[in-house]
Amino acid sequence: MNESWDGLLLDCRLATLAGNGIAFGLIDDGALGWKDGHIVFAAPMSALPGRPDALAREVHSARSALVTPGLIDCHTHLVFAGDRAAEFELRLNGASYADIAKAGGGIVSTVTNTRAASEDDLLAQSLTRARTLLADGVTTLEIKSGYGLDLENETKMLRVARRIGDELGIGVRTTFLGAHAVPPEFAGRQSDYVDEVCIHMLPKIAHSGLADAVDAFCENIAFTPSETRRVFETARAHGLPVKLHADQLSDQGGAALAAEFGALSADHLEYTNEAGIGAMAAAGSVAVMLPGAFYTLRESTLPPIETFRRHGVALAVASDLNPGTSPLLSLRQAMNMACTLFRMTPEEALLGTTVHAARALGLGDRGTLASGQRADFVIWNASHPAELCYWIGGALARQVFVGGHRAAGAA
Ligand code: DI6
Ligand code: FE
Repeated sequence: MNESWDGLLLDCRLATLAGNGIAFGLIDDGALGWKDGHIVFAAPMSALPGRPDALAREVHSARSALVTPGLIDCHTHLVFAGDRAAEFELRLNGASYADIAKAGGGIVSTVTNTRAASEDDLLAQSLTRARTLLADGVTTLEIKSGYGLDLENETKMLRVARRIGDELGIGVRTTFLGAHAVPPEFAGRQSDYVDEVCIHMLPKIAHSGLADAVDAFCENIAFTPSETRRVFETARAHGLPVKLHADQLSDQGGAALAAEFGALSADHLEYTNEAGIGAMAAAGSVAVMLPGAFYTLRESTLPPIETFRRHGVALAVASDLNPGTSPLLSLRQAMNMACTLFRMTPEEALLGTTVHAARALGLGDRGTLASGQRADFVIWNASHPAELCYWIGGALARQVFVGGHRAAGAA
């Protein structure tokens, strides 16, 4: 009995994404077995090494449903307090994102709300959003700080992010984004704030173990390339990998800067030039597409998808869930937008929320359905993987499994 698998799912259409040369790594009439939280079998039913009930303690039929790896949202700002619906209205009346930021609104208004919230209140507000993502198939989530902008509140955000992982039993990777905006108490003293981030905040956060990576917002309305470089040098000195909000609103050479530091990813990239893309390819950095922000800001410059393809840069897709530029509570919707707005293929979009998203987080143990990978998977009310990108809205996930267990917080 000790040898037996914990679970076996029969009669599924497996989108393994395991790179076997077949689109989506599709296996029809497939079976998926798992034990101790890891996949032990992902292959055609005909290859099962014995009778199902002799192989596993629990056997279920997926009744021909599509099964994919759990989705991975590799770029979110999910922990925050309040909302910015009023700013949405201002933008509809003609104000730009940059106008609002310059007038002291934007990110800074979320900072005020996030600082005022207690840790438990922040957790409660953020958990609602995390449950929504989980219910539609997200089993691993990256969460950035960046609305605290002082040691106490950045730490509070990162603790809340970790508590979300504990509470829902899902994978959470945390990213320190102290260089997101200049807080009001440093208004007009941006370089002093960069000192604060590099000399005081980042070392303490690195020491606390609360951050898995470091990010910065490199933009003409945020931090300059040389300030970003200081943050990255500090991250490197503390052994933390970096990511970058790069070239979202203008070409800052952000992609090349990220690549120089061997970044896990550079994200947004609407204005990235070809030299930056070549540097990312050489560094193996993932390009994270964030169509929710593109859509919300009514951006018209498309990210150079074809150039990324030509250079063989891996493309990921994420929600960028945040209260300002991407109040997007669905990773599947981001996949839909990546196809419709950016002309990515459904297979690229699904690779972008599984295999490539895992890579953007430095995780090698998830993102495909293959022996040895974590048993994070989703049974969908769908029969073909393209449907995950095709349907707009709705809730398609039938059952979500994390580490071989039915996710408690999911619908
Ligand atoms: N780029 C973005 O799109 C978000 N942060 C960033 O650096 C926006 C965050 C916000 O507006 O609250
Ligand atoms: Fe972002």
